[in-house]
Amino acid sequence: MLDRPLVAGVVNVTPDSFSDGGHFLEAVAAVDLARRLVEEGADIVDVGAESSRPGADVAVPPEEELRRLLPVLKGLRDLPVPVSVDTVKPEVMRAAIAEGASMVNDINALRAPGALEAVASAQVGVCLMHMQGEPRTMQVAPHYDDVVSEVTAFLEERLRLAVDRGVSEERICLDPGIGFGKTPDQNLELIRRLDAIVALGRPVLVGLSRKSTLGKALGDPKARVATDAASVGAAIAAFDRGASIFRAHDVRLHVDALGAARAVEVGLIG
Ligand code: HH2
Repeated sequence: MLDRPLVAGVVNVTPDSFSDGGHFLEAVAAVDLARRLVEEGADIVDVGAESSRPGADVAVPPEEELRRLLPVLKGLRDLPVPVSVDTVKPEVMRAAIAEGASMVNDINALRAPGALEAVASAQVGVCLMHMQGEPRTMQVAPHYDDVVSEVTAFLEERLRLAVDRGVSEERICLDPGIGFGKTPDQNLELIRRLDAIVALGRPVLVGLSRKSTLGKALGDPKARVATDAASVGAAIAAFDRGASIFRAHDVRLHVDALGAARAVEVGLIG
């Protein structure tokens, strides 16, 4: 297992309405942000070009996703930390890996045809995340009899299948998929009972940063995102329950908070 908590800094490559067809500024902004996150202590940079927010229409064609991603990956070739690509599409995975990405972060847990093969043939790291439904409709009526056992069973099945298909087990991490087809209470229960997923024996990644569940947990039913303080509080709660990789927007806050939490656990020289 990992000997210290890792922070994966979020870099979204969004279409830039100000650039006039060259799409140059959006790539420059994303590369600058990635470098700043590394200076702030990010251990991984997670680059994505397709929104998966609830209600988002995940219909960015692969050519468009690559048009946004590839210049950024090219600009990050010399980054001193691994670059992860947040995508569900095998063709995007392959091209991103060829351009230097060393990890695939798949909110769909490699369920698209060809995705398992894309990762297995390249021997890169992978994050397998649980999602019920798909982003456009997943928050309409999430339903589970027992959210923890169902998410755990899904991740175990995807882990076994990935290993069977040739992905090396030590390159796989697992993610309960906070906010992906779950009510706020189901999200909180997944963190509270995270030990079930930790028991599968792989590092657990959590994406709690700025998730709307945390805004709701603070008593604001209309909150669409949470404050960074709330994000860090939830990350520490997940750390206490065994999470080891934290997908975060405010990297410095997470690095400091997790560093302090770890020092409490192991002492200064641990
Ligand atoms: N959450 C988002 C995107 N990718 N990947 C993993 N493994 N776990 C997550 O919880 C996760 C993820 C949410 O993405 P989006 O809604 O596009 O917003 P942002 O990327 O700014 O967090």
